[in-house]
Amino acid sequence: MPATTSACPLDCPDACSLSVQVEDGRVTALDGDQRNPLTAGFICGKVRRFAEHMYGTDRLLHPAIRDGAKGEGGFRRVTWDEALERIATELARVRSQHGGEAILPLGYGGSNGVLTQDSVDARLFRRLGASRLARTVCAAPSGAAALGLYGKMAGVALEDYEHAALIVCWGVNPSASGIHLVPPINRARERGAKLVVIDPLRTPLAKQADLHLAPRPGTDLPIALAIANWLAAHGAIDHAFLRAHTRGAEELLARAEPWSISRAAEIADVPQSALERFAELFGASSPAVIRCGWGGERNRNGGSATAAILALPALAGKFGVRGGGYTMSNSRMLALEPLRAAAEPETNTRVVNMNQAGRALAADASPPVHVLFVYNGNPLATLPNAELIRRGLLRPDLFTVVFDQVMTDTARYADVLLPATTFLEHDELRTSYGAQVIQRSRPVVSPVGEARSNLDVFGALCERLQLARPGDPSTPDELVAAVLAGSHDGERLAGMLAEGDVAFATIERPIQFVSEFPRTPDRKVDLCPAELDSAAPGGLYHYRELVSRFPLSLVSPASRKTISSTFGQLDRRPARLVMHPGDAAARGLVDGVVVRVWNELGEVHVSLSVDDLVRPGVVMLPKGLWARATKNGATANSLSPDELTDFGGGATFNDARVEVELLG
Ligand SMILES: Nc1nc2c(c(=O)[nH]1)N[C@H]1C(S)=C(S)[C@@H](COP(=O)(O)OP(=O)(O)OC[C@H]3O[C@@H](n4cnc5c(=O)[nH]c(N)nc54)[C@H](O)[C@@H]3O)O[C@H]1N2
Ligand SMILES: Nc1nc2c(c(=O)[nH]1)N[C@H]1C(S)=C(S)[C@@H](COP(=O)(O)OP(=O)(O)OC[C@H]3O[C@@H](n4cnc5c(=O)[nH]c(N)nc54)[C@H](O)[C@@H]3O)O[C@H]1N2
Ligand code: SF4
Ligand SMILES: [Mo]
Repeated sequence: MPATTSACPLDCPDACSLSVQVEDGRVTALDGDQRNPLTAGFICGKVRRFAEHMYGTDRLLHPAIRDGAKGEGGFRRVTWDEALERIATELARVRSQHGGEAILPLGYGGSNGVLTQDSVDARLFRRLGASRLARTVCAAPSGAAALGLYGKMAGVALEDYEHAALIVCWGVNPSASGIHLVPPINRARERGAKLVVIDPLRTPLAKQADLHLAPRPGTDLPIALAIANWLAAHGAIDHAFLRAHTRGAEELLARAEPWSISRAAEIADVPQSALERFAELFGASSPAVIRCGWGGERNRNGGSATAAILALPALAGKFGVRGGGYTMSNSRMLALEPLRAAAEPETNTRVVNMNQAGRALAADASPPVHVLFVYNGNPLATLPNAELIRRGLLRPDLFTVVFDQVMTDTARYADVLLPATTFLEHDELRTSYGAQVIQRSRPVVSPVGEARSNLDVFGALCERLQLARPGDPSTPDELVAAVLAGSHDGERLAGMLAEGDVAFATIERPIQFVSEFPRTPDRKVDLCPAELDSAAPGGLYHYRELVSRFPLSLVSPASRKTISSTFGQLDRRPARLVMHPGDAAARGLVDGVVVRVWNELGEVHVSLSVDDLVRPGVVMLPKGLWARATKNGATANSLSPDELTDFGGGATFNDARVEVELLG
């Protein structure tokens, strides 16, 4: 059987191009191909197993209506007609009795494609006058920082890391979260490049690094400011670059001034000599590149921390050479305008920050939510303060729709369940926040069971609610055309996509400050943007210490087994909380015992793994666990605060503070 081509649309920077084996109308195997050069013929283990996700026992095959108590997962099969009629009736009733804002769409990346999000779904919810969702669970503070300082200019291409003499992996774990960066890093190291990793965990790259700084979570801001201060004190500032290309450097350096290496080392709890060594290496190396990840943004200082990290290559003049500069998110590289496909302007209805979804779902919220429409997301498994969300989902007067591919933990609380297609069963257009590629894929097999695409379902609901209008783009090709027509360089991309199913970015492996400049209004770096300064409590670059009566920091990073919570159903092994031997000994705990991890928000019962993979004072449970992975069905998200980052309204997962004891 010939292989068919597709593109992985999952929430991963690598955006792999795929070859798919199909036999008798079923997908039998997936692998990487060469069309996206970054993929280089290999993919991660998760997506190689995608057929198990498609055909596994957790796959939703037909619409269903709740039959039993919320959360218990009892459902009765119904026809699409009955399910859609029930939903349309409820949407219409709630809108007329309580107003559109009583309807809340909830989800995040889903499979991260352009057609399955912000297209027909946005049309429906805008025309209903529903509450708007601030999609802030990820990249909100780092995105605001990158936008404020650099207008989100394109970053160093991941392939170009092989040209660097110094690579800094700062709050990022590519061995799990973007595996195609690892080979370029290894190639650079074979040529003598130095590697620095800044992470409270001894990640696979940290084990090989020339220098591993393992700070307390949430202390990157003092570290970055101390480096800035050190550069100033040691004549390592590139004043010519600052004059030509930046604004606000004096203000930034003034705010960094109180941060000596020793003070930052003390707050971050890293050796002063190690911090000095990092400053020396960074000052002296070229090309030097910082891969800034998302681990450092998920705490109360996350916005300022990311801004301070991204300021360093400007201060030290690291741009202008291939392999020098920084990479954050490349999401604006192609400047696609997905919402053009909605064909409906944005409303001015109330905005709900998804990181506080639990608060919005409370019975006494104002105005209360009466219809919750979950799609492209698994909020119980991925949002902060999950136990508050659970209480909302249990409200008898809340009507919940869950539209997903599999029976997620959230789906068990649905009143109506709708089965969704996967990217191998529907059309998609995907860009990437890492690789420089845009890809158009078409279905390679028919939908499994009665699954339908987001386009079909939201289109059908528009029709039933008489919200469809003549001329609305609705077929995949019409939607792609609408997106490209509204996008910078869309005509050229449309031409490329007409020829094949992959188009590459307009910017081929940019060199920052040679072929790519800040996309700020004056093309300069703004090192102290007024907007961020007024948004951050205490001002931009102001460090806030977290005071808690719970002594341990719980971090919950990406794991190799899932993409957020996607594929969590395929992992049947129980999860384990990782704790440093010193912390375990202090509590009389040994490897393998069952512990209670708790704070004021909830508790998790789980087995213990004693390992110095984590630094003292830090415990780790992976992100994206399903209820079945722990003994009481709670996860790290049951313990994550729903406070927000300093700016951008981001999630503060790694501000979770907990205590651990033997489960008696
Ligand atoms: N396999 C896999 N790949 C993924 C994902 C996945 O779930 N699984 N998720 C995708 C998504 S949605 C995203 S956003 C990216 C995220 O990818 P990454 O940027 O790698 O983000 P995280 O895994 O959240 O955290 C990265 C590292 O930051 C560390 N960290 C935690 N707190 C701090 C801190 O305060 N300071 C510092 N310096 N480090 C800290 C963690 O220990 C972790 O090793 O990955 C994407 N790729
Ligand atoms: N504790 C902790 N929690 C975290 C994080 C953390 O660091 N720590 N990181 C956060 C991050 S970085 C992110 S990005 C969020 C992600 O949060 P979510 O987006 O909620 O995460 P996913 O688990 O990817 O959920 C996507 C769901 O959409 C479904 N889906 C996929 N494609 C389609 C489609 O075409 N149609 C429909 N209807 N459904 C579809 C999938 O089956 C899956 O159940 O999680 C966050 N959660
Ligand atoms: S999840 Fe990432 S590494 Fe895996 S196939 Fe998709 S794009 Fe590639
Ligand atoms: Mo994310």
